[in-house]
Amino acid sequence: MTYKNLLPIIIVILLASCTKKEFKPQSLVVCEGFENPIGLFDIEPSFSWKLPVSEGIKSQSDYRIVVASDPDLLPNQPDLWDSKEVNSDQSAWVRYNGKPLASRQKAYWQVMFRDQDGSSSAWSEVNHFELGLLANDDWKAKWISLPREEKVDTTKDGHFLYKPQYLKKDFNLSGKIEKARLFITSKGVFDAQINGLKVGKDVMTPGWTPYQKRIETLTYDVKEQLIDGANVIGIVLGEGWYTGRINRRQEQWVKKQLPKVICQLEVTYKDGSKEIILSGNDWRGTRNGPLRFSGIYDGEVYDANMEMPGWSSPGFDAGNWEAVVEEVLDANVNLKPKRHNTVKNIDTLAALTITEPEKGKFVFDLGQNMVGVPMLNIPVKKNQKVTIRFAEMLKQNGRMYTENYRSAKSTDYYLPKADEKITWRPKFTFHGFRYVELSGFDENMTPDLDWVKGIVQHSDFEKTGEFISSHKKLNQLQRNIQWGLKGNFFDIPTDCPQRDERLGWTGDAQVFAPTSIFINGVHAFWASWLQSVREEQFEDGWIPFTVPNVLGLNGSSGWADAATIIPWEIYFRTGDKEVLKENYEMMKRLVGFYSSKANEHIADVRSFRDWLQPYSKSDRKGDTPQDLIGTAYYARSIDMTIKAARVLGYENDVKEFENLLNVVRNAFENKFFDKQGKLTTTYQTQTGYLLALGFELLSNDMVEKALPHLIEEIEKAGKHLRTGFLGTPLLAPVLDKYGHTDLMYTLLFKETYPSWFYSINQGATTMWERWNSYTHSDGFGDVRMNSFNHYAYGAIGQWMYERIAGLSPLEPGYKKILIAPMPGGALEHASADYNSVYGKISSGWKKVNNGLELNITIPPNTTAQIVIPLEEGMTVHSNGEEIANLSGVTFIKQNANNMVLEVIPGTYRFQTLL
Ligand code: RAM
Repeated sequence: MTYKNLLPIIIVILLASCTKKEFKPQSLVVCEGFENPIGLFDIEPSFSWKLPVSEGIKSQSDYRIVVASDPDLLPNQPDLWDSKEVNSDQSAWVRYNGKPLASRQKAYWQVMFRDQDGSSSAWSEVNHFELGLLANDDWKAKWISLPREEKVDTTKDGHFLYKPQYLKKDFNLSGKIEKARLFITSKGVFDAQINGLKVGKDVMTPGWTPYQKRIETLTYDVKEQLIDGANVIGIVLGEGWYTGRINRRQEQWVKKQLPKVICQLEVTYKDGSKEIILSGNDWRGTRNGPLRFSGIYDGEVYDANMEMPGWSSPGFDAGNWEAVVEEVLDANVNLKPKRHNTVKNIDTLAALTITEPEKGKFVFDLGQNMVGVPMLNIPVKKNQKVTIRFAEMLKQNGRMYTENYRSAKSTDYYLPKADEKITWRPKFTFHGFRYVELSGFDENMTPDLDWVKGIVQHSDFEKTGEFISSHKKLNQLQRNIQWGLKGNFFDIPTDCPQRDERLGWTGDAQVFAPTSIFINGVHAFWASWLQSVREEQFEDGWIPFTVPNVLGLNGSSGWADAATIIPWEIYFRTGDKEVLKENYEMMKRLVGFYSSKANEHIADVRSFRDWLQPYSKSDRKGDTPQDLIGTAYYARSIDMTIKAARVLGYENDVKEFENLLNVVRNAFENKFFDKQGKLTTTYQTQTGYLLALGFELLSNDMVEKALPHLIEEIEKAGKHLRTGFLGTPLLAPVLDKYGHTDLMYTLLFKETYPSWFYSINQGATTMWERWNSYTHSDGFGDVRMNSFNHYAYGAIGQWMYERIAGLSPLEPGYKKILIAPMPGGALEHASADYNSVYGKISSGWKKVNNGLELNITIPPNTTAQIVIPLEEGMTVHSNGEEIANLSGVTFIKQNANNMVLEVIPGTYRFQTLL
């Protein structure tokens, strides 16, 4: 071929690569999804990016990452790391492997890729990350607090009530400021101000970790708040989780502690010189500020007469403030940069109605059970105390139902200094509520809807998934699941956000984790909490039932297993191996605990069992016996550990645990099942069968025999569930797996007790602790355990996304996607979207004519298997085209009730026709 003949081909190739060159990697993040973070915790961060969505870009064949100390060095002189061209389709979780990084270091990075044809993209934008203070040695500052009060007020049961402290320091800066970072944390909760303005937008910092081992630190860029001249830093310090009565360690530990704060302000001037302002004994403080009391359970008391205008700005006379005492860092308490995003004011809800069920007490309805604080904008009278009460529900007479808060007073008070209109919200507490009751305001004024708003607070993360269908109640269920998440992801995963509990219950977390990872970007949230789980693991490998552990020395099977299940679920849904690496030892140690307790492989360990099983003949723990649940979870944890070991390449462990799992499975089957596949336990329970089938604990022929007994139990219950916290999440996967999808649809669409829609019929706007926490016919449920914001039963979300809409990961991180919708029930259509690490995935179906229409989006650098449901005699088309003619679609097989295809990235529409 002559040069002339080649020319058109060369031009085409050049054009193709030119077009590609316009594309660049997008959505650059480090670690578990942080975009340009400061105060990062990880000295070997991982890098992730997305390929742009474009017709021509299907996958990545190579990538190159460059990292430099200065953006001007990029991309050609990366002085920290050059990955060089790596022949790989990995576009997420690529570990930094360059020069060692250090505390405070800022690094800039860029990435480029080649696509499937070898055409290279342009370089991405330059992103950056900056490390926080990584070790205790980095801290020159000291912990400070006011000296202990001579007489500390206590609650009735003897808990100390620590008055909020106001602490401050005046200092001078001289010169033009190039960079300023405030490193700060507290034992307690803090609110920092510089020159009268709040630092950052966070609330309830630093959050809750096992404080006796690790306290998280925050890093703020405060350059804009500082001036060349006189400056002031002021800190308000409350008891928070640290010394508040939520920390039941009081007797042994908290009483010796005082709320304290530590901070280090590092300023770099334009000429390169540095200045450092430290917390230490040259600070002054007072307990005579307007915040009189702040407690997580009990609420806040604010006295405006005690306001100290300008206290955190230059020129304020703090002459009568006391000197603070300082304390050096404790060597065994690690100060570590926060691993996930802080709690913030995320949303605002307006009041919808106002009622006056009692003279002078006005109830504002926000229309949604939520978590956070109220924002008040109300007229007040001097020294006439305003009382602000909260409730999730109203009684028949329209008054506030607060009995379910148990001992939590959850009440705020505001004492006005003048007749005026105030704007106020509490600082160091949060409430779980839908209704706000106001009394004590200026009674000459008529309450207005604008007086009260609800500020929704939770850990800050992106929304990643959505589910929508043709069914109103199913959509309400999805909203309730979302609100259950918002209400209970308050720095740690909590069981409930309103009563005197709000603890990191591990069982609730375990069942809800997969659903949560779909709805929001909670990867970092979970990874962070798992570090606390590791830190709280007992010597013998057992895991406490709340983390942080403030309840003492015990665990529970089904709860402890959060330690093995959540790491696996995160890995499977994100593809990030780091979470397995970090937690593998903990997983093994938990298995070791079970083994040490097991008697002939039956693990009869303490358990809350099938917590709150409806119609239980025994107690709140349900009718499925402890040894069955313990052994089932023993096996489950072994299984999770095997899976992790396989990914991490620990072949010896794989073998050892596979043998163990076989033995435990056999022991389980022999002990709890007779030859006819029937449970040998005192009571036949749905959960007994569900655990056996869901955790794959039975031999094949036993599965066939056991299944009819499960179906019989469900039939006997009038096709209702009879399952509690552990059994309920297994209903859908088990019934679906064994071909009883219709029955699952029946359970899900039930309107009578106990069922998901039953609570909705009683007015639920969140997930409830009990299906009948409230009923129109009988009123409120058992007040000892009656939360209206308990996410556990929201675990059904996973099935809604994965099977009703049909979107699930087939390989870790959705590198390979499974689109396998299962239309059923009364649904006309359903769809789900999920923003994976590779980009947006969609799966939606609707009934048209006699068939279905499927709309599917598959992001670049992934592939998908599509299972299209068919009835006899149906054919599949795409906008009139035969499947065989479609590009990017490979026919795999056709069965009586479905057709299986494999597709490359793109957008597809399929129709099934009779
Ligand atoms: C309750 C919690 C939680 C549950 C435990 C066993 O107090 O609310 O949901 O896991 O008990």
